[in-house]
Amino acid sequence: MDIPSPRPGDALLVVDVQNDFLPGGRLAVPSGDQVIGPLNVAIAQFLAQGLPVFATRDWHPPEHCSFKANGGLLPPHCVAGTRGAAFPATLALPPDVVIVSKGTLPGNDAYSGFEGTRLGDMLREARVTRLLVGGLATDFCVLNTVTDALQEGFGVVLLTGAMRGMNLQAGDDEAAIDTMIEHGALPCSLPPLAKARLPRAQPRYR
Ligand code: VGL
Ligand code: ZN
Repeated sequence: MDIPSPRPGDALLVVDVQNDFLPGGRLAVPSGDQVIGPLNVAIAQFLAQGLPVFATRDWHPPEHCSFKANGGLLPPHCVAGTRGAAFPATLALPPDVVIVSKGTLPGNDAYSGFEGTRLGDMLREARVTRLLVGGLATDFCVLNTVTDALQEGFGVVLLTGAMRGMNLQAGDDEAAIDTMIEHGALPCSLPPLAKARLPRAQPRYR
C-alpha cells in the first residue's frame, strides 16, 4: 500500500470536522479531535502544492427533522451559525477553502456531502478527479460521502488516520472502511501524507 502524494487533479475533502462532533459537542464522535492534527498536515501539503481543499459541514436549521424535538432521533447539533456548527479554531483550513453546507433544509437530512449540494459540480469545475478524504464520522458522513464520490466517478483515497467513527456498535468504523474499499476506495493506513515532510526524492521531468 502506497502513500499517495497529492498531484494535480487531487482535492482534499474534510468531512464535518465541527465542534458539535468533537468531544464536548452535542453529538460527539469518540476521539474525534484526533483527526485535526493529521488533517492539518494534509491541508498544509495541499496548500503548498496549490491544490484545492473542500470542507463539508452539517448546517441545520433549528427545526431540523433529525432533532428529537422535531420527531427525529438525534440531539440538536450543528445548528447553522452556532458555535457547535463552527469548525474548531485548531483546524487550519486555508483562506480559500471551499465550504459545502448540507442538511440546510428543515425536511431533508444529508449524510453525504453530495446530497442536495453543488459539491460534485464544483469538483468537476475545478477539474478534480481524485479526493483524499478524512473527517467525521467514518461510519456516517464519511461513509456516505465516499460512496457517493465513487458513484460520481471520483477516485477516493481514505486517510484512515484522519477519520474517527461514532461506533454506536463496536467496529462500525472498520466495517465502514471495508465497505468504502469494496466500493473502490483505496486506504492509506500509514500516517497520512508523511512524505510531506520529506524533500522530493527525484526531479520530475515532463
Ligand atoms: C453526522 C449524524 C448526524 C455526521 C451528521 O457528520 O457523521 N452524523 N449528522
Ligand atoms: Zn446532522
